[in-house]
Amino acid sequence: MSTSGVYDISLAGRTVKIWCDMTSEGESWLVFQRRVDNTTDFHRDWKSYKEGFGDPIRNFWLGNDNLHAITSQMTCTLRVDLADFEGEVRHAEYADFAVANEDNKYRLTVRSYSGTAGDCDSLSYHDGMAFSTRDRDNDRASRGSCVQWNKGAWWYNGCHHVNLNGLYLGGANTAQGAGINWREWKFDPNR
Ligand SMILES: [Ca+2]
Repeated sequence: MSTSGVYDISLAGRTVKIWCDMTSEGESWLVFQRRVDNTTDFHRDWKSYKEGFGDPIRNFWLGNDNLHAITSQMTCTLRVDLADFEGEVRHAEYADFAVANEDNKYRLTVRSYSGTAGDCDSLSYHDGMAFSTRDRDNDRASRGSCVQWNKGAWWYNGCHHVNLNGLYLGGANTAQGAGINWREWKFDPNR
């Protein structure tokens, strides 16, 4: 692989299509999530997130089984590229990234932050959390469901500092955490 594009990759005996980003420094990034507009519903069930959905060049989730297969085979760095509707961009990297298997509820490991997405990282609040979907509440909010409040599917704690599978709302809003959030960069002061 030398140029960026959609590649067929074999994972756990199945072929999946995935966008691979090749940098000028010779790094390759597999893009497992992407949001470009509001035409794809991300408030989905366990099976949908397990298997993945969408189009690798549009709105996309690779699938939690695939994420586990990749991150259990090699040491992976997570990179998050964020953009707002005023043309500002930020990024965050986590040098230590892994997703557990389904028996372990796809538990997340994210450690060793660097980047420009705020003075502090936001995702480490989700380190060690299990994945929750609209039909599986694995969060740490004992009195309710983070998924129901925040309209996504994520490694919710009690509930979130990051909600990248939340509603695609198109900019400033009053959705109270149900949108695509990154707390240390974009935070609703009314919350
Ligand atoms: Ca709960």
